[in-house]
Amino acid sequence: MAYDRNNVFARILRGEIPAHKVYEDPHTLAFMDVMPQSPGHALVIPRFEAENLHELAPEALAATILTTQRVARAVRKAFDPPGILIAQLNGLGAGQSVFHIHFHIIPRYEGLDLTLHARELADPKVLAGQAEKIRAALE
Ligand code: DGP
Repeated sequence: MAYDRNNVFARILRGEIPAHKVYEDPHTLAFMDVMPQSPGHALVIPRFEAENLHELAPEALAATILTTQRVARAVRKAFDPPGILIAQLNGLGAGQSVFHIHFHIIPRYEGLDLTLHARELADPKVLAGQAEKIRAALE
């Protein structure tokens, strides 16, 4: 499948739709997932047109995973979860729903099951507050 330049993450990269951004640099962008599976769920994407892992250039992958580590550390500092799940889905068969490669940073909390994947929109005010906490925790 050819890369669709109108997927939502491409549009966020072009500034056509808003996002609760937590971090950005010349190669990557991190922002809150609007349908979080747990409080603090963030996403990291490269500024590179690639649908999935198979299509991502090694340098872009390196930058993306480094940003994932950086933001995951900030999420850990901000929310102090006992664990953090990093997920990356490739293809419809894996449940991928946005076809611009991304890494999920999903805090896991004691006694709190994950909500269903990409189902329910969170309150934008709550997401804004969480993004603020993550930005403040970035080193
Ligand atoms: P995946 O299924 O792995 O492709 O995950 C896509 C995620 O993107 C899913 O958790 C929901 C989230 N998402 C979908 N649309 C938007 C959007 O417009 N903005 C943001 N911030 N997240 C979105």
